[in-house]
Amino acid sequence: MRPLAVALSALIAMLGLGAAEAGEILGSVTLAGKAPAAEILRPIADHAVCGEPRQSEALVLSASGGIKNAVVFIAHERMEGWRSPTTFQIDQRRCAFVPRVLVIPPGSTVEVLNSDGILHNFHTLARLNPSLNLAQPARARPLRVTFNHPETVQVKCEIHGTGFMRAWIIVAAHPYYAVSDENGQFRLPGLPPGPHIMEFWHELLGSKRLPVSVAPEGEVRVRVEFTGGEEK
Ligand SMILES: [Cu+2]
Repeated sequence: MRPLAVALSALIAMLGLGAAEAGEILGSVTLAGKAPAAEILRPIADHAVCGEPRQSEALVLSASGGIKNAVVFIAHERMEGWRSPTTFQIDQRRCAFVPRVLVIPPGSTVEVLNSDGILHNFHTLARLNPSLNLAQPARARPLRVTFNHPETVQVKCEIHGTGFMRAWIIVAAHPYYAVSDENGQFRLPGLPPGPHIMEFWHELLGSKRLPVSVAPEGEVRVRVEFTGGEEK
């Protein structure tokens, strides 16, 4: 999230929003109750590299129920023309995309690496950005894909099974985005004071919204709970 934080401070400077006025929302995203049983995924090729069947990493929880990889952002905001081209990387490692969830500003380029030394394909399911299906043979150069339009793009490699390798690239509509860490914690700094609708999105659990009011220099702590497998 560092490049996004850098883009955010540049934007704050541009808008003349004094850092002293900016507020912050921080907190955690957790799962209440029983977690849905994790799907067991089987690689359909390259078992020596991809390993044995493994649990889906769609929902990764900490011991206390913190949800990793939830995307936290301010809903309904769109900054027309906002771009902050930055280069990010997604690696393919033991037949998994790393990171699984990546937030990027519009105009950014994702370099797709292949640490595995086997053929993968990088298939983007996009509506506003190009839908691509690019083969990446062993020892090929990194692919470079640029995303110009805000949307959520699913990424797959079908060579190893439709659900086996999956990632999400979220092209942000504005700078106020964060991804929860392995403890389900997130931090959204540099927010303009005022009322906001926060949105929490998780690939398996769906979305939740929460109104939050941020005072000048205010710090608001929130704790959002999803219920296992209830929403899609
Ligand atoms: Cu693959």
